Amino acid sequence: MKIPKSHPRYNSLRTRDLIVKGVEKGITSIHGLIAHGRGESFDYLIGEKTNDFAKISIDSAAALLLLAKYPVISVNGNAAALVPKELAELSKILGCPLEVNIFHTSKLREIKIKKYLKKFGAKNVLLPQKYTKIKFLESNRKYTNSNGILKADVVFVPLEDGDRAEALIKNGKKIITIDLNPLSRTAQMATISIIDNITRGIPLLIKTIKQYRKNNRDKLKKIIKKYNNKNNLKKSLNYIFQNLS
Ligand code: PTJ
Repeated sequence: MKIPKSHPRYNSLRTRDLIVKGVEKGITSIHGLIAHGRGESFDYLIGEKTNDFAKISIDSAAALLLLAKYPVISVNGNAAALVPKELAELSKILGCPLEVNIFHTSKLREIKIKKYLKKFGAKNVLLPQKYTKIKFLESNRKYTNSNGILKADVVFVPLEDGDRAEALIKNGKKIITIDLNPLSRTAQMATISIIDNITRGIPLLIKTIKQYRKNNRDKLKKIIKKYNNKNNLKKSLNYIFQNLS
């Protein structure tokens, strides 16, 4: 669909179209349409912009990713459709792998996501291995790559489906997520929850990492020490309540 740039809801319609095209290309699950609609409703509630509570989380996420010994970026069908170029760039500037990790099992879709990310410049894209599993998880997402999530100390899991964040934490990993819903299990469980749209959050995260690369480790540690995820989630909920009243 050709969307005129003058349309008042251009960004929203363009993003929706990316998800529909993702389904047509076989990279996004059909369930991804529902997940996207859920995200859109929360985006309305936060004013469809990157708020201060998201900026604070992005600062901490940038610091944690720069301090990590072995960060890994997990990619599902929605993230691949919405921000393939940005995921490739994030992987490049952090020098870390992207790992395709999907909830709705499909070997074919995993391969298609990998090819799609490579088309956008990604160099290091891992797929889950059959015999490599993380503990405390039953779904398809338990399968990981021994050079990826299994080995990671910090895992970035944008737009996640819930129980995996908890399992990854039980496996001793620090978790960063981007989720528009501050009440989601992932947002509640994660070490750092960025309450924002992935389409706005990842470009700002890339920009922040580029700025913070010049900081020494002590300065980065201070940024993380000051951060409190529960307080920040409360700020996002208060903002939504205020918007509603
Ligand atoms: O590709 P697969 O098989 O791994 O499936 C991916 C989806 C996203 C379909 C799967 O993980 C799923 O069902 O997720 P949920 O449980 O619907 O959760 C998705 C979360 O992402 C919800 O809390 C949404 O509010 C949020 N969300 C949706 N779109 C966006 C978003 N958060 C940030 N940016 C978005 N654009």
